[in-house]
Amino acid sequence: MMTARGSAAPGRGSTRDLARRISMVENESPGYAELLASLAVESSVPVIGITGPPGAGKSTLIDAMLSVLTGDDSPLVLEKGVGVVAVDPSSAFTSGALLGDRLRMSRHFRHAKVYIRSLATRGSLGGLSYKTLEVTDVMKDWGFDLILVETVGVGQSEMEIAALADVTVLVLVPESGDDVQVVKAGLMEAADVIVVNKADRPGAGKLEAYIKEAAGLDPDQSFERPVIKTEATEAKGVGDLLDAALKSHSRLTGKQQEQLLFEKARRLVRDYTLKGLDPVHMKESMLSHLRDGGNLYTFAQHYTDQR
Ligand SMILES: Nc1nc2c(ncn2[C@@H]2O[C@H](COP(=O)(O)OP(=O)(O)O)[C@@H](O)[C@H]2O)c(=O)[nH]1
Ligand SMILES: [Mg+2]
Repeated sequence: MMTARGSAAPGRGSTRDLARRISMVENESPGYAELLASLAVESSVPVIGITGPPGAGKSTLIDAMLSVLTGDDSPLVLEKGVGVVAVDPSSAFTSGALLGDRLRMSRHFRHAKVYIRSLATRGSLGGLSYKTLEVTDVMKDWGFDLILVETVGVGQSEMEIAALADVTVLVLVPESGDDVQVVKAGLMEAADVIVVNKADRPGAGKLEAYIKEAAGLDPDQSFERPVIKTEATEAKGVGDLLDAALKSHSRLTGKQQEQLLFEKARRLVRDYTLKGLDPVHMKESMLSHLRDGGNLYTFAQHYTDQR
């Protein structure tokens, strides 16, 4: 088979072809189901999810990671390139934020081995776009050496990115006073690598110490969930972050990979099930079921059985 490989085409096919495939999936335009059905079951392309609150420096970190990855001391030999999926919640309202993310990564936007794609969240509750999983899989199938996915963490979405990415990097920053609030229960478990960014700010050391304690890390376990201090604007600590993330990926066991696949399957089944729901019909059914003396639980059971 011939592979069309232009000068600015890191994977198989041109980046224009990739962009077309992604748009097709994003818009569910004709042929998208066939395209999804044709994707390779699993590839070895590492997907690193970067999550954390707005303003934590995720985009800046990715920009710095791209500098390291495309530089002379890159921990990866880039044959096919690096793909970036940036999910920006505010771009649902205005394309300004979307453009902002691109601008922040503009140094690499035209690099032959870097492909950046922004996705709108389309009002979904978390920070994760409905199509992030599909788009990431289209990119994996197309062929990259590494894929980075940026999502804004707002509670539930850290968990969602953890299910989507092979390795989840949680980015936190020292903020005045509320370090402790930021580190909610359950959040640590969702992360494979924890970053304390804006290490130039006062309180970074304190936050680092707090996280290590909260994560229950002792010196013997610290390799399990590394805590890394970075200063994204100066690209400080970014090489360490990449090393930690890649190491975390290389340590994934077959069982863990199976679990990741299962999390994705569960997500897709949930999405597909909800997709077929006609809210008007469902509401009518519910009201009539309640009138007939049922409650919400018998309704839910009945409605699910019916479908
Ligand atoms: N002082 C300081 N500012 C940073 C650092 N990293 C990012 N920033 C700034 O924090 C702001 C938000 O960064 P951005 O990457 O857009 O955050 P995101 O919303 O998490 O993607 C920008 O003004 C960055 O320049 C850092 O290490 N130190
Ligand atoms: Mg950002």
